[in-house]
Order: sequence, then structure tokens, then C-alpha cells
Amino acid sequence: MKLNLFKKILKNKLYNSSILDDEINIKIDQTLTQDSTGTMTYLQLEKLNLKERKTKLSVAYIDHNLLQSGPENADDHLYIKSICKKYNIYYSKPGTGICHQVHLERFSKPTQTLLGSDSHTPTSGALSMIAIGAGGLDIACAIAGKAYTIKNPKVINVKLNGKLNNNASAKDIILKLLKDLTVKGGVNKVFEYSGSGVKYLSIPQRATICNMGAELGATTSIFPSDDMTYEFLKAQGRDDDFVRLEADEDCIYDDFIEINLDELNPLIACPHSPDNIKEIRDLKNIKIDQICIGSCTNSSFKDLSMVSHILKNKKVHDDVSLTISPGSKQVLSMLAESGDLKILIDAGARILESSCGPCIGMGQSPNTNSISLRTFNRNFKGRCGTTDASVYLTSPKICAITAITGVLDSSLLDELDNYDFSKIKEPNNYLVNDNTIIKPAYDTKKTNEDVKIIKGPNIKDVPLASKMTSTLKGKILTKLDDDITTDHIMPSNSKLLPYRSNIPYLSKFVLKPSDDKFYDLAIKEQGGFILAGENYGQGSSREHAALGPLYLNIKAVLAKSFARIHKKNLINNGIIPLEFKNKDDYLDIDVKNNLVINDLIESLKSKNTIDVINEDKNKSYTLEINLSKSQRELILKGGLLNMLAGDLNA
Ligand code: MIC
Ligand code: SF4
Repeated sequence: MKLNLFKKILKNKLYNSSILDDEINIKIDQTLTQDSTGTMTYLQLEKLNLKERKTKLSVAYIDHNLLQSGPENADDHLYIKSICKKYNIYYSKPGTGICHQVHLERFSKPTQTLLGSDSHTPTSGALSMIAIGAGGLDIACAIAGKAYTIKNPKVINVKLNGKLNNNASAKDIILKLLKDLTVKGGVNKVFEYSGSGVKYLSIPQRATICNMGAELGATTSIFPSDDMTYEFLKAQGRDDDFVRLEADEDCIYDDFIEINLDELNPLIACPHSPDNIKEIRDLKNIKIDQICIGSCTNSSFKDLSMVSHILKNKKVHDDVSLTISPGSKQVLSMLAESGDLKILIDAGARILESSCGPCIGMGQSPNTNSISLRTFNRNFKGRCGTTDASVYLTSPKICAITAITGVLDSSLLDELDNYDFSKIKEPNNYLVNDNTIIKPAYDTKKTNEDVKIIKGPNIKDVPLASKMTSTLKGKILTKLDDDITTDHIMPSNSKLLPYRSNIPYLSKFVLKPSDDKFYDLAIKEQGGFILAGENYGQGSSREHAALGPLYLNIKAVLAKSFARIHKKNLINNGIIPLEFKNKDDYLDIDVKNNLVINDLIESLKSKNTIDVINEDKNKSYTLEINLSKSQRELILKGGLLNMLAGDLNA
């Protein structure tokens, strides 16, 4: 059978399932966590009483919560470090860089599988991995050797023809896909790239594309492993990790998309969604207050050398604050060695730490009513920390040229014509210095029982779901629009991120950006239901968006549809995701309506739909139970942690 690249890797990684099944169980070779989801991951791992780690490699990165304006973040770092000692996990110290950038540089391996507690884990698809973002509990389970179960995704072939022109960037390829497919367009799909244009795309460019595939809602994205892959791995001193890999000729795909790279013009995502795309040539005179270059999407050495190429002997506009966050210590140190760092500093850039920084609202919130231009991947309203700011997303080239003029305008394209970017190449050798990645001390996967776990006072226990009852009663506590992100459900900013290991505190902020009465009503009613539109829970993998509602006793979410990772996080935590059969029923239900669901246990065992009675309107609606057999079992047992605790070592 002729196989596409995704299936080729998959077929060797399946547990108790086949590439043709509706639901597949994927064996996980590598895991990654970052600190803002990592604390919960490891608190859950502790509950599994693990005797031996089962992954080939696990890495814990500290890259999100680096503002230390109280002891909480540093306490979380210390907790994760002690966990790494106990379970023989690599610990990437703060300052080493953003998890996806560092993983690509130092650990990603063609043909392997990676599960990460961050939605942008698919970045490693650039090195021909099956790399998937998931909730923290799924990562804990993968470390304990449990296969990761997902709906078998459709594989979409994206054929890239030709070569990008001087002013276009890899970012424009993924922005074009977002324009055509929207933020819902990739749910349960894998985007597999091929075509004559692939060979010209460097690994960091491929990484930009795979990274922002997360914004399509895709399960993952993947590139073949070719000469470019070899060159990258060799330049990282890792040529031994190279394996050549591509799809079989004439293999089968579920769908095709073709992009002619020569015709691609620079694009921009306008406020407040990554799929609100315009062409730069259609923009007129937008005055910019802030520009932020970096994030796991665009912070490679070449990205930043292009910025320095543009800013050489120039000055950042008086009205613009330009920040640059190099993706890793490697990138920063190479910028220092090449002289680019001096150019950037001299031009007036503010150099930030190698971390997520402004991307997750950890500092650099722009001024009131401002316009901020960023190379990042998400521009949801309020994510930058300033509720009324407008955030645009574009390539490093467009950001750098705008930093000089202070104005976003079609004329920037003429300015860019003056630069020849073909001269800027990926280095033949990256500077390799892993002295801030602490290797496990022992060459064993056995748990080091004598290691003492260090827990600061802010680290609280993980909430557990209670047993499912056959009748559910409660009020609709909120009615939400389409495309509600996990940033709406569980907001993140410099004030809240320090509480990622304290669900009781965080629960006070659940859904605050969308409905600031939600928390009080949930407390008054002692729980109830959430009513939502399409694509509920898009964006981040943070399982806090399920743990917060769980703590507030939310029993079920009734939505038109769900985003993949969030749906799984709800299920893992025993909250039932129900989908409207007739989407117009959503319109009929109001906040504070009293709902009753009968025969729940029976329905979860054997039915595909369930009736929900609205007592206030004397009506009943049919909702679909779109859950696999194993997911039903999991909900009936009160969530994954309840089901697994104690079991995994057997
Ligand atoms: C994000 O970009 O939203 C994050 C912060 O990296 C999240 C993880 C988190 O919420 O901690 C993600 O993308 O999964
Ligand atoms: Fe960090 Fe931003 Fe990337 Fe999330 S999207 S991992 S916050 S850089």
C-alpha cells in the first residue's frame, strides 16, 4: 500500500489499532512540557505513582513564566526541577529558550513521535516528526507509557510550487492557508507538505509553517526529511539523527491544496483573529505604537539576522517601541557573535530574554488603545495584556521595515525591494552549547525514589472529577459566541500565570474576558452548564481551561462544535462535551434556563444522542454524544486521572 508521509511514520507507532481505524493509539517516543502547563502535568504524574519513565526522551522547559515578580514562578521552576531529578527528565533552565525552538535545535528527530503540553508542539513537524499538542494529563500518561488516543485525522497534501519572492516569507504561506481555511479549517486534519518548493525552505521556515498550523486547529503538520533536513541536523552537530523520509509516489491523500510560492504576497493577520488576513499592499497608513519580534513562530537566527539586515545603520521610529526576543540561547549567542546584536541594539531595539515574553502577556503590554505589530501566532483580544489594543501578526521583514517608518502601509513593499534577502543564509554551523540543559543524572528510566519533591506554598492539589450521576440538573451559566479561545476560558497574563499550579485561585477568572458574571453565578448555583457556539476552546492546550470549570462544578458544555485539544481536556477531566444536532437550538436557550439531562449513564454507554430538557421553555433538544468508546468509558469513570491512578505500573 502506498503511504503518505504521516501514515508511513504512524504505521510503526500504533498500539492496538491500525492506520485505517477511526480512532488510533499512538506510542509516544518523546514528550515536552513548558512551565505554565508543566506544573499541572507533573502534579498529575505524581498521582500515577510511576516506577519507571517509559519515553525515549522527556524534556521540561522553563520558558513562559519568567517574570519573577513574586516567589510563585521561581517556586514552580524549582518544583519542576525536582520532578526532573526524580523521573530522569531533561530540565531546560530559564534562559535556554522557547520550548519549540530549543526542541527543534537539540532534540527533534525524524520518524519519532512527540507529545507536548503546548499547542505549538507541531513545530517539530519541520523535522519530520509526528508532533502533537495535548493537555498536561495526556503528557503525564505518555511519560508513564500510555499511548495517545486520537481520532484518525484526514491527511491534506499541501503542494508548494516554485520559490518565495524577495519580500514574501514562510509566514505568508501559513497566513494564506489561514485566510483560505480559517481557524476551524484544520480540525482533525494533518497538513502534509510536498512539492518542488519544499527544497528551498529551510528548517526554521518549515518550523514557522508547522507552528502556526496550530492556528488552523490542525492535529499536526509535517514536512519530508530531505537534504535540507540533513544540512540542519549536521549544522546542529546531530547528523546521526538524520533519516531520509518522504511520502510514497502516488500515495493517497484525503484532499489537496496547491500554493504557488512565486505568486505569494506579504500578508498580515488583522485584529482579533489569526485568520483575519489582508495583503500588505492593501493597507494604508496605520500608525504603529509597538512592534514585537520573536515567539516560537519567528525567532530563529535567520529571522533575526534579516531584521538586523534591515535595521543596519537605521533608527527605530521615535513613536515605536521595538522588542526582540531571540528564540533561544543559541540564537542570542549567535547574534552576539555575528555582530547582529550590536546592530539591533544600536538601532534602538529593546532586547528581551529568550522566552515567550510578550506573546503570552508576560510583560510588554502595549499602551491603551494602541496598535501592536508582532511576528507571533495569536492576536486574540486582550492576550497581549491590554484589552483595547489591536494586535496584527506578520513576518519579521514587515515588522523590521515598519519599525523604521512607524507606519504600516503598502509603500513598505517598495522599501523592502531595496534589500536582497537571498544573501542571508542559514549558518553551516550553529553554536552548540547545551550547558543550560540539565541532563538526567542517572542513565536509567527508573524513578529515583529518594529525591525530595520541592513544593512552594502556592502549589495546590489537582482537582478531581466526582463520579458521574445518571441525572444532571443545573442552570445555563453563560451563553458564548463562536470561536471562544482558551485565552477567554482561562486567561493568561503576568498576574495570572504565577497561579498555574493553583486552580482554586485561577477559577475566579474562568471566562472573565467573555462574561464577568460567570464566576459569581457558578458559585451561587454550585455549578451548572456552559453554552457555546462553534469551535469552542480553540487555541492553547492549557488544561486549566478544563480544570477551572471542573473546580466550579461544571458538568457539561453544550456547544455547536469543539476544538480538538480542549474537547480532550474536558473529557480527561470528566466534563461532558455535547454537540447540538440542530444548531438553531442554541438560539433558543438563555442564560439561567434550568436544564435537566436524564439517563446519562445509559446514554453514555450506548447512545449517540441525548435529550436535554429546558424546564423554563418546556422544550427538549437533541445533543450528539460525539465520543469514542474509550472516551465514554473515561467519562463514566470520572476522568482519566481517576481511571488511571495506581493502574499504570501494572
Ligand atoms: C499559548 O501560546 O497560548 C501557550 C501559552 O503557549 C499555551 C500553553 C499555555 O496555556 O500554557 C499553548 O499554546 O498551548
Ligand atoms: Fe510561547 Fe507564544 Fe509560542 Fe505559546 S505561542 S509557546 S506563549 S512563544
